[in-house]
This record gives sequence, C-alpha cells and structure tokens, in this order.
Amino acid sequence: MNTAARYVILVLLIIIGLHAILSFTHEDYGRVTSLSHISSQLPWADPHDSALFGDTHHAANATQRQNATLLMLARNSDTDNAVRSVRELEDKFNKKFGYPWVFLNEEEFSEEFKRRVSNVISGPVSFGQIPHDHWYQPDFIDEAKASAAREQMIKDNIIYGGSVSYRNMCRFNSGFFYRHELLQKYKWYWRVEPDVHFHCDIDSDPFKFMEDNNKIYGFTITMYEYHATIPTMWDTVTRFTRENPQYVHPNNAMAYISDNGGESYNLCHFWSNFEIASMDFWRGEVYSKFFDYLDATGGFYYERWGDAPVHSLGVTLFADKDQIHFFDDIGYEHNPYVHCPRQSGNWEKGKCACNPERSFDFDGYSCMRQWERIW
Ligand SMILES: Nc1nc2c(ncn2[C@@H]2O[C@H](COP(=O)(O)OP(=O)(O)OP(=O)(O)O)[C@@H](O)[C@H]2O)c(=O)[nH]1
Ligand SMILES: [Mg+2]
Repeated sequence: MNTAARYVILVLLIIIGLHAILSFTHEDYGRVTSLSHISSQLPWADPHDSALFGDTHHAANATQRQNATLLMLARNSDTDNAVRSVRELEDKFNKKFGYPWVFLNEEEFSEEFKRRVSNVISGPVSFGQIPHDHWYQPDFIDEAKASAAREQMIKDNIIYGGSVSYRNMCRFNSGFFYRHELLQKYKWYWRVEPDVHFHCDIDSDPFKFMEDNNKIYGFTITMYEYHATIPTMWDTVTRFTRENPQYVHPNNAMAYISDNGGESYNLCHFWSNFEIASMDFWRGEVYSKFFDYLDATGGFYYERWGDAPVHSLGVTLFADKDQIHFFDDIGYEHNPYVHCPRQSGNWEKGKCACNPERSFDFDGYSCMRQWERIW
C-alpha cells in the first residue's frame, strides 16, 4: 500500500472513531446523523414516518416495532380527556416504543386539539377527517322509522337511545375506521378513548405479542350488552351464518357467546373501547360481507347496535378462538370499570396502581366466566 492510501485509511478511521464517540456521548448528535434521520430528510420521505424507524429515544425497540398505530376517535370537545389518555399511554408504554398515533374526527380537528395532543406525544402523529359517507346516516335508512325508534328508546330510558351521533360512531367503528386513508399502511391498531386510564407499566410490546402468536383480537374487559339495543342482531347474524356456513370457523368461540349451542346470544362481548387488533381481519372478505349484511338491515339506526357486539360476534364466529387474546397484564380503566391484572405476577411486574380486588373480572356483570369456560 502506498503512503497516500495509508493516509486516506487513517483519516477515515479517525472520522469513524470520532463519529462513534460523538454518537455515544451526545444524543442529539446521534439523532441528527442517524441513517433514519438522514433518510427522513430526503425530499421523497414522508414526514410522518420520520420517527418510525428508530430515533434514539426508542432505539432499543425500533428494530422490533410492528406495523401498528395507536388510534383515537375524538371530538374537539374531548381535548382535555384525549390529552390525559394519550399522556398516560405515552408514559406507561409508548415512550419506550415510539408507535405513531392517528386521530380521527368527522369534523376538522381544531388547532387547539392538535397542539395540545402533539405536545404530549414523542413519535409521529397524524390527524384525519372522516369521509362524509363513512360517518353519517346513509340514505337507505327510513328516517321516519329511525326517529320513531329513537323516541321509543328515549321513553324506555336506553342509554344513548335518542342519539344519532352515537349511532354514527358505532357504525363507523364497526365497519369503516380501518378504511380511512391514514390507516391503510397499518396492520395493527390499539384503540384508545379519551378519559381512559392505564394502571401498570407496559414494558413488553403487545403488538409484537399479537404478531408472534398469530393473534388477531385482544381485549381486557368483557361484559353483557343491553338486549334492548340489539333486539334483532342475533337473528340477523344467524341468518348470515346459515346463508354462509363456510365462513364459520370450525374452532370458533361459540361457547363464549351462547349458552345453548347458538340458539340464542347470551349478550357477552368484548368491551371495544379497548382493542388491540388486526385490521387485516376487518378488511378481509368474511368480515366485510358480515358487516355489509348487518348494515343493510339498518339495525345501526332502527335499533342501536354497538360496535362491541358487532366486532365480538365477527371475531368469535369467523376466527379461530386461539386468535383471541385476553390481555390480563394491561391494567385498564374506562369509567366505571377497571380491569386489574390478576394472573400470577402480572400486578407486581407492572407495578400496577389499581386494586386487583376491584377488578371487573370478578363482577357479576363480567363475562369472564363465559370466556374461561371455552378453554
Ligand atoms: N369525532 C367524534 N367522536 C365521537 C363521537 N361520539 C363519540 N365519539 C368517540 O367515540 C368513542 C366512543 O364514544 P363514547 O362517548 O366514549 O361512548 P361510550 O364509551 O360507549 O360511552 P361513555 O361511557 O360515555 O364513554 C370515543 O373515542 C369518543 O371520543 C362523535 O360524535 N364524533
Ligand atoms: Mg367511552
């Protein structure tokens, strides 16, 4: 090797050495010179993706990160509660992982909402407006019949019985959210609502658990639905499965949703304000046909069908029951109920602040017994 070549190699080694030392000792230097940062600055890079593949805050988990997003549907009037939920999940989980957030609303998000929420998020965040036809009551609904049903539900004191916007929300969450353009690139979502609480540290990645264990739907709380909100749902579902028997999974979870082999629905469902699930399942042929069939009956408006029983019946009938996962280790609260970890060691491991004795799992209104009897 001639002298010039030796000098070049020596200079290169010095530069690499200095870079390594600076990256190690100066976090900011490491971040701005990382390959992921440099690639995010290229003209064709998506700015929302800039933290997706490993800024230094989340570096330890970045290579393992799944194709997933945290998802919240909210109104501008939910700002305070939305910020509190986001901050809690960031503290307990996401600051270690850096998953992106997506917020959806049928109206444009206010500057205030965006500013306040972005302030408590460490990774990428995007705000989307829901297309008109994914949200509002469709034209095929007979409004006279729908409003008569609402009047009757108000008289019968049924919760949200008189609300059209609640019905829009339930239908959107049942069959539309996963079609939103901002969600197209993701497989997994974790549904988060304003004003919920996370009581334990979440140190291992639930998305990775889902992926590695071939799961498609994860829940923390299960309970009974109000029959008055879904009087004809089971008949509709039964008609669908009779017409499409090939869709029913041979290893389904029928014993959880019915006490008599499918003759009637026992009203058990997964409480869908918490969900960690695969959008691929909702986007697939079986669930798409199922949702369209339900929707065509108008039950979302003539009754008050919730997204929780719709998702639950879809997943329990058309998926393998082994693909449904109970996240005992995630301490979760949505007023008025708390799931507090109870299986051995989970409460201690997560340093949970909740009282395990108050866990909804032990409540008479919980469907945990029905869930456990299918195993
Ligand atoms: N953008 C938008 N979001 C809504 C609307 N109604 C409800 N949501 C959201 O939809 C989710 C469910 O609504 P909630 O009002 O919490 O319904 P719920 O959980 O059945 O009832 P609560 O016990 O009141 O919490 C939450 O994330 C709300 O922020 C609406 O009209 N517009
Ligand atoms: Mg709620």
